[in-house]
Amino acid sequence: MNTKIALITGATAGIGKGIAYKLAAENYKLIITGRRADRLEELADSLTNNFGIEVLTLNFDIRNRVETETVLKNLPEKWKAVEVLINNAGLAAGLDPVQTANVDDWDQMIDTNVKGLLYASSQLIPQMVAAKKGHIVNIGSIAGKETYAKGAVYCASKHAVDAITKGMRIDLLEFGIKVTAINPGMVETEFSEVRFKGDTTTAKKVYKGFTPLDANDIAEAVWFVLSRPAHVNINDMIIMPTAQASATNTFRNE
Ligand code: NDP
Ligand code: 8X3
Repeated sequence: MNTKIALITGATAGIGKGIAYKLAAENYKLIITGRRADRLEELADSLTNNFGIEVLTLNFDIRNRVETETVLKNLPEKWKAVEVLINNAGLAAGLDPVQTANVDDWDQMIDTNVKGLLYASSQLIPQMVAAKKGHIVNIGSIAGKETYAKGAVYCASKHAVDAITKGMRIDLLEFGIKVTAINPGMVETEFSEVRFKGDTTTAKKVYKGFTPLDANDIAEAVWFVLSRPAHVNINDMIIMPTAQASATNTFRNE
């Protein structure tokens, strides 16, 4: 029976929530995080009721360094031995050319996708190093492999995730810690609603005329990488909808 502890950042929606359900089904003990406390509690209840697993909810804004460090430094004793860290919390804010983009959007993306990922990792890696085991899965993006118009800073933040993943893998090599990046193309979640700041009409158009990925497709991939034998690490995975060939080439029936 699996009794590993996994911590998933950004589990209140979309991909993180999908991963929580998949890992609960595989009997992990889960630490789930996010800013929306009500959603965390709802998810914890559902995971406990449906899978009988133990769940710890941690409600914090990953952009806030002090808050993130304090919460993760003070994990209850029985939750300290986190073996799997899923760095998933992230977002795109806006889709604008650099000449007119909102600098607050840039801050939000860099503070969440890059600095937040680092703040959480910095608290959880030392105990993995001491235990000489662990697996870090960073949710990157096709935007970390390509750069598209009006997405300079989101793409930069995901290119940073790509570089951080490679750097972590090198630094943690001698401790036997696995590091994987999962890089999805378009996944229908709350991502576009967030990017377009609640404009659901524009958000829906992103996924019109083709079948996008869903959160469970990514959760299945996460489970695949986690369930490889001890001597196998999946470094990097790019997962696209069949109808999407690159960040900007999507075949739509409309
Ligand atoms: P959602 O908007 O559905 O979920 C995003 C999650 O991140 C939420 O749980 C949200 O929680 C959390 N989050 C955002 N900002 C913060 C913050 N400041 N502090 C703590 N948690 C935060 O989007 P997705 O599920 O699609 O996105 C998950 C990851 O996948 C992101 O890193 C995204 O860049 C990446 N990705 C998404 C793709 C897509 O097409 N959807 C494709 C490729 C990568 P809360 O708001 O409660 O804090
Ligand atoms: C999210 C997918 O194509 O909007 O990372 O960059 S995309």
